[in-house]
Amino acid sequence: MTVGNSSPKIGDAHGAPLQKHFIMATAGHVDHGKSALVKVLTGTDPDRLPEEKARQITIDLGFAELNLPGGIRVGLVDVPGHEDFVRNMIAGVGSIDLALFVVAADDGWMPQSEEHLQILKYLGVRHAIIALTKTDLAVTDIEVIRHRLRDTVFAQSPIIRTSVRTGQGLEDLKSAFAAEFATMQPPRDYGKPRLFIDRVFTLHGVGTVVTGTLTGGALRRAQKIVIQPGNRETRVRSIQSHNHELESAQPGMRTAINLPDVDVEEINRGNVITIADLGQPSTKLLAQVSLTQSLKSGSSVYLHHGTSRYAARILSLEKDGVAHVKLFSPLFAFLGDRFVLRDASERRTIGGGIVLDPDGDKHSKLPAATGDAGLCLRAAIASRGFVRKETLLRKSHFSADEIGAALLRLEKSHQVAICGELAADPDAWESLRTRAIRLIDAAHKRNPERPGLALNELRASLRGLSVDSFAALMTDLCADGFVRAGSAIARITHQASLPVALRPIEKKTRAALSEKPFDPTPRRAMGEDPQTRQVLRFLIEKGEIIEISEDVLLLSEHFAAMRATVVNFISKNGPATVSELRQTLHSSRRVMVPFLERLDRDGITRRVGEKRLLR
Ligand SMILES: Nc1nc2c(ncn2[C@@H]2O[C@H](COP(=O)(O)OP(=O)(O)OP(=O)(O)O)[C@@H](O)[C@H]2O)c(=O)[nH]1
Ligand SMILES: [Mg+2]
Repeated sequence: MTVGNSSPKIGDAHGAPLQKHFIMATAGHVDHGKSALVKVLTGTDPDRLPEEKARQITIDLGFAELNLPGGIRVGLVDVPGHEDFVRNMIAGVGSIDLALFVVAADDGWMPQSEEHLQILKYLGVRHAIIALTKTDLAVTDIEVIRHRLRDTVFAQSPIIRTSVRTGQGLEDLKSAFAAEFATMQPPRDYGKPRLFIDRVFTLHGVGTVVTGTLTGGALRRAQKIVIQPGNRETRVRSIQSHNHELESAQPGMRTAINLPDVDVEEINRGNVITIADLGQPSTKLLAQVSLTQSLKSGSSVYLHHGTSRYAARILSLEKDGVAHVKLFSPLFAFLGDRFVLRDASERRTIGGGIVLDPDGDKHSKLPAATGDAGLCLRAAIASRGFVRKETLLRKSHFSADEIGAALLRLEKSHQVAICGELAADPDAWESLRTRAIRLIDAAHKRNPERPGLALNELRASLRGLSVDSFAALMTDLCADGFVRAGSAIARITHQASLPVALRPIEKKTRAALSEKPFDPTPRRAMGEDPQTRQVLRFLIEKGEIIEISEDVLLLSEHFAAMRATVVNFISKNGPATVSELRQTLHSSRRVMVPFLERLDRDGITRRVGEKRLLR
């Protein structure tokens, strides 16, 4: 297996030396000498396809390795310059640290010089070395190129004259790379690995291999991974970088992973290898976009992210560049990720942007500065009101520690309320609490005979509240003045009592049940009117009436007396039939059968054949 261009093979096990790893990609107009430079610098011809050889043009990405002094290991990605293959070019420069930007001296600045420059800008590439190639063919004033780079982050980048024919500038180029990388931090490891796949192939006897540039975190041999989108779980069998077998790969490494359990048909360029607990892909995002041409809300575009391209629609675009984007297939993006926008006919690059909220929908309001964990947290919480702590900024470039520390700071300064597993916007939380308390108080007033407000009623009234948020609200209320009463919630001070108007009905009910205490009036004979039902429910909830079956109600003192009689009878006379116990109690089968079943359930008696024994 290989990430370079030599014939695929599994190399011998080599220990990976501790090195600084970076990724560099070429950029620039077609035929300007990008691949020729890669070949002369690394000894690897990046054009690996027969069609590329035949047409003498790069069509797809090529890969090579460049080792520089100071332990700097560079994975080199060679991109096509032809306008038909801009899609492949963008896939090649999605996770790079440095661009080798090529302009041919004989041809000068050309359309894809400009377009590639724009793409690098939109993807947030901050470092470049410019090679003015083919200097054996023509002389071009460096200032002409410098002028083109003014007002870009590459305005001060070194411009080096090169020729692969005469060898001019090649050593200078390497020195410039080394000098540039020496000033740079290696790609960050924030514990969230993503490998944007750029190649998929099978090796005989090895199975499926994918390659890509690893970002965000390490991946190790035997690790459980997930392929997104699609949540396909599998395990890494082996890892290589530039033909060296590794225990683990670090961010900034060209990485080849053997996934023997996955069929090549199941996986494509553009898929992402990641880990399970980093959340789900989404089809909507909120982004800060900048554009080189005007774009209306509702426009169809292509959004290029990682090594993939997505058909998308701009749902809305504010004056400040905040856009809601709908994707026609799920995208696994992080807050802070960059992307490129191209027009629907794929002829022009029209802009690019940065993801503010990878699950953004219409309700997101507050765009965040994407570099500050505290601001991002506040934005995420403000836009949703309540968020499970563990999901906060999960899809972002912040590590779990950075998020935890920022959350703690916000909690201490009362900018975020922590309620159990939830982080909440303090104002949103307070207003939710207030609404809930009002509803509970109104219920106490409306139905003083009830133990409180039924939880399902409360939840329905607080429309749209998640299970987590509701649970956190209950915990919060019960810590401060409220209490759970069965499936209801009440003020601690609430004492269920019948309204005065219902007292006569209560009296009538008690009388009806006392007339023949062990064979009382059936429930349906006591009236079906709402007041009677209200009274019965109150007495049942208070425990003053025992509901033996749907139709048999006993006053609690009668229930206790019957139970004592049954226990007494059986202890004296041994196991007894329903009929014997019925006669003793002057009751009826209608009452005795469910009554004894209730004693069985309560663990007082046990039925054996036709008789009841004590337990
Ligand atoms: N004379 C001269 N020819 C060069 C030089 N560098 C490249 N070439 C030639 O220019 C042609 C294009 O070079 P490539 O390296 O394929 O150009 P490219 O930028 O990779 O082209 P695409 O990948 O298709 O965009 C080839 O015929 C090279 O031999 C140079 O320094 N001097
Ligand atoms: Mg090429």
